[in-house]
Formats: sequence, structure tokens, C-alpha cells
Amino acid sequence: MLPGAVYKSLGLDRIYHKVSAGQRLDLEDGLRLFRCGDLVALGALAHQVRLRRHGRTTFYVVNQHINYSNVCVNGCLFCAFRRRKGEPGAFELTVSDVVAKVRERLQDPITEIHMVGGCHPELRLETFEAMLRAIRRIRPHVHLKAFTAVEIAHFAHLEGLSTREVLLRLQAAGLEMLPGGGAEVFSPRVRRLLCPNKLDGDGWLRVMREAHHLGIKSNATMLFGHKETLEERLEHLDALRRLQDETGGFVCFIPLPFQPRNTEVEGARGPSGVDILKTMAVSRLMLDNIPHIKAYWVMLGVKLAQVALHFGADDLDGTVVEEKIGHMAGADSDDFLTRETLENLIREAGFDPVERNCFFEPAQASAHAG
Ligand code: V47
Repeated sequence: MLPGAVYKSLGLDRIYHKVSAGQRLDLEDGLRLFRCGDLVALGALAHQVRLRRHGRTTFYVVNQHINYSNVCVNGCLFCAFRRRKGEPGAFELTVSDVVAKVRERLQDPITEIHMVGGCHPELRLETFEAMLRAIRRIRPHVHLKAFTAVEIAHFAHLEGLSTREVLLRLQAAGLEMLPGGGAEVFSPRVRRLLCPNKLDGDGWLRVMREAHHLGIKSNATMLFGHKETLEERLEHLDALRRLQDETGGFVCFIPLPFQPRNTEVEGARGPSGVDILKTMAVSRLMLDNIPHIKAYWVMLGVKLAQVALHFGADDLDGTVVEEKIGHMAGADSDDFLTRETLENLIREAGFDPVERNCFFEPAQASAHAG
């Protein structure tokens, strides 16, 4: 970290002392950090916290993304992935299509399958149970991270069940973790503008609380750089921090920079590089109870993701393969990275690569076997 005098000159004296003492920052501190003109000083503060927690370790995962469908009833303006049923470009996979995708990569040492889709108007819960069971049969050791809190609430609505009942059924079929998507920004103002039909912020947090109480860990995201204010970003982080105090179920936080192409968000160009790095650093500093911060290379681009490892992030996500949500919105990153590329990127940035599973435990040889 830079000398205390630097932070004093920036008016960040109090924050510097709080961070050094491991004390919690409040929303006003967060705003001061966002408004700090010295990006390197801000990054150094977050980097100190990152080094304290993880040393020079940077995590990555060998994973596979599967999108079972992009058909969605919600119509969120920021989403370039969604289609109405029957619209050109709409797709939905059957259980055997999903099995075929898993089989295609059976020779790869994958430890995590990340499966999400849109809020499909007809697909039934039993289809999703069948998908999970089928994957489990052919890859018995892989960890299944699937369905956002928004999808869980949608399944519950279609089935006339509670979200807790849906979670229990999916857990019995093999679901181990929920990905962090669908959180966007919790602000009701922004949700009214961009995704009025989607599960609201309180609903998202409620499903996550239920999942955590059932022993299903999850990640959390924040989509930023569209219509939200800095205060709304900080309120979002604070809501996650409060739930985490209660449940301890969040494993990793993922700030997602908005990709504007092919979306219907007027006048939004997505965040600048400086804004992305600031948001990464502020997230690390505010979320004192969430262990990991992910620089998701798909949305950041590989180059900025590498730099973000010096701004509080300790994870690069994974090999991915066939990512659609970011790429359909214009993300110009590659489709996938090999394990070797990920390790080289991490080493070149000055860190020690460690392969993890979805819970951030060291990847096990047994998972590689199947
Ligand atoms: O929920 C949608 C976001 C999310 C755009 O949990 C967009 O490990 C940018 O949640 N520009 C899906 N973002 C991705 C996601 C995720 C990815 C990797 C790992 C994990 C994890 C979770 O992408 C959506 C939405 O918030 N999104 N459209 C867009 N135009």
C-alpha cells in the first residue's frame, strides 16, 4: 500500500485507517472512494485487502457454460441474448442436446458446469431435474452450478410451488450452487427503467437467502455502467453485504460491466476502463465479508481482467467455452481460454495460479476423472 500521507493528501485518511484496521466501510466511504481521482491509490488500497486475504494466489476454474435456452418472457432492455419464442435466433435445448454438449467435452478436465437460460414460458421443472440428473450420470464428479435466483422464482411461478420447494427439488436432482446472475442493480428506479418484468431486488435476495439456508452456496453479481448512479451501486453492495452477514452463503462477487451492443438501453455506452477498475476496487473494499472477487474476463476483456488482479480481484473465472450472454452484447473477448493461457495470464500479472472448483476449493483429481 502507498504511504498514509498519500491518502491524507487525497482526503482518504479515515478510510485508510479503517482499511488498515480491517474495519467496515460505510456508504459515504464508498462514495469518496468512487470519487477519488487517484486510481492507483484506490487500487493499492483494494490490493492490500486482496493480499491480506489471498496472498498472491489467483484462482481459475476449468468449466463449461451451457445455455439451455435464450427464450425469455422478461424482455430486459440490457439483454442481447433473449428472444421471444419463435423469434429468429431463439433456441431451446432438449435434455439430450444438453447431454450431447456435456459429452462433447468429456475428455476435458472440467470441474464445474455452469448452466443458465432465460425465463422460458413453458419448460417445466421436471425437464430441469432431468437435465441435472443426466449430466450427473455422465459426469458424476462435476459440480453443478445452475439457474439464477430469477429462474428459480420463474420456475416456482410456473409450477405453483414455493421457491424453497423448487430449490429442494433441484437440490435433490444434483444442484449444488446458484450462479450470481439476475441481480443487475437492485435499485427499483433502475429496474423500472431496464427490467420492469423481472424479479425485483428483494425477491432476488429472498431466493438467495433460502438457497443459503438449504446449504446451496451462491455467487452474486452487479451489472453496472448503464443507468445507475454510484449511490445505487453502493446500495446494491450494501444489500449483498447485509445478506452475507446473515447467511455467509455468497462465495464470490462478480461486477459485470454493461456491454451495450445489440441492446435497447438508449444512450448507454458501458463503463470506461477506469470505471471498471474503480468498481472492482470499491467492491473489494466494501464487501468485507465476501471472500472472492471475480474479474470475469469475458465481460472485461482478457487484458483489463489481468490488470484488475491488481485492483482487488483474485479470480479470473475459467475456460468457459461457448459463452453467449456477453458475446451477443458485443463482448470482443475470445470464446474460450485454455488452462495454459489462464495460467500464463496470471503469472505474467505477478500472481500464482491455483485451479479451483466452484466453491474455491483446490480442484480435485477425482473431479478431473469424470
Ligand atoms: O444475469 C446481461 C448480465 C449475467 C448483459 O456466478 C450482461 O460464477 C453485460 O451472471 N452486458 C449473466 N452483462 C452472467 C453471470 C455470470 C457469469 C459468469 C460467472 C457467474 C458466476 C455468473 O450477465 C446476467 C446479467 O446480469 N448481462 N446482459 C450485457 N449486455
